[in-house]
Amino acid sequence: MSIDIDKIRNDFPILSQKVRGKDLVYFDNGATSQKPQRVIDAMSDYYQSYNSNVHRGVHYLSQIATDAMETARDNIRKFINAESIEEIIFTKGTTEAINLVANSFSKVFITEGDEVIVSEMEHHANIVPWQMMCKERSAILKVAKINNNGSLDIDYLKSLITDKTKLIAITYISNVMGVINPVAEIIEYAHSKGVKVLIDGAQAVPHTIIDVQALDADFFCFSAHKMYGPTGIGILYGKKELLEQMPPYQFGGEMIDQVSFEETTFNELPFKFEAGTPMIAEIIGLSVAIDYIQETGINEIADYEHELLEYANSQIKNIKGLKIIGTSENKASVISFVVDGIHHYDIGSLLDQFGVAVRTGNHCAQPLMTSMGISGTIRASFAFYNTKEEIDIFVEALNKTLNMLR
Ligand code: C6P
Repeated sequence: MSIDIDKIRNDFPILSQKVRGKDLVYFDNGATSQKPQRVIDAMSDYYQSYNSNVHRGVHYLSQIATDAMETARDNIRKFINAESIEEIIFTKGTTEAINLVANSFSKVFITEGDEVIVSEMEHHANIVPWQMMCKERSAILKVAKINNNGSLDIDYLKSLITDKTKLIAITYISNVMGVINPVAEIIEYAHSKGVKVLIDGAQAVPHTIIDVQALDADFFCFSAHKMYGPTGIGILYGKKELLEQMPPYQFGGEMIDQVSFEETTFNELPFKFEAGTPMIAEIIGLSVAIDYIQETGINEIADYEHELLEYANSQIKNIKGLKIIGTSENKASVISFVVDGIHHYDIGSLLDQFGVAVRTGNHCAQPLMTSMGISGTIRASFAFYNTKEEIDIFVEALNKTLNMLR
């Protein structure tokens, strides 16, 4: 099976529009991906045909909505090969999933003097919740370094582990550089030392097969909107034995069992962590996005995106003064770069005039920028609906942009 690019582009109506009078070239997929018509239709079908609250009503529509949501939960479980639906918790996104673990896991497992390890390449969402938690519990936040080519210094990471280390929280794929971390090796080593591991999978799910059981991840977090699904919905996967020991994070709604003014008891997993009315349309949309990815084939997607990455690399690497940030071998389809003497924002703004959407700035990874000695980058992140022709348009626009700014 290979990618049928014409069919795929037809499935994403937004891609055929003009922006500033030019054909849109959307290379900001790391920030959020576009949605196939099928996902949009599934969400409007919910609102048009069976909008109702879930787990609450005895009535017909409520039962259909509940069935659709719980069927989606099982589809998500299968997608990441979790053992049971009790391990699939709906959150707003990766950020909320990490905050949930930082808040709840720490109440049971972290005491004064304990250590949590993150890496220099983390998104703020996988730094700040741990930093706040460590301050609150007088625990210590340790930072694993990266090598000059952006890869993780794995020996250094291992050397940070002591008998006080309780958790490593690490990204699978860097949102800035596309660098892929050897998470299976990290998890295996951490477990041999009795340390739990949380994987920030936000950038990994659109590009890689995820098997949480094969990885043996303790926690795995991701967002639907980066994998062709809607915004406002993400998943926390957690091993049942850990989630069972962790207290609820927020209170009210379906997470409740019994309430009196003296005492409250809580519902079972996964509902224990799902306070309030869930994002029903978004959950249904995520499930359809998963079907779409699986029908296209995640290996086919990864191979095609790799071709795009190699092609883009070959086209931009000789541009005068341009430096790619993150040059390690093992990379997803993301290119970040800086250009001598020209601010990233100016380049991004001019590219936009050519209809090319890239992201500029620190990409919510300020500590990584500090360690690289830069203030920001221009980032082009490719999806399987992008083409080599679009890369040509981007490179031509980039050359014109640089000529204007020099
Ligand atoms: N990165 C980017 O342009 P949310 O916002 O909760 O869906 O995802 C947060 C997040 C966490 N970890 C990683 C590795 C991420 O890349 C992101 C989101 C976007 O790079 C927006 S800042």
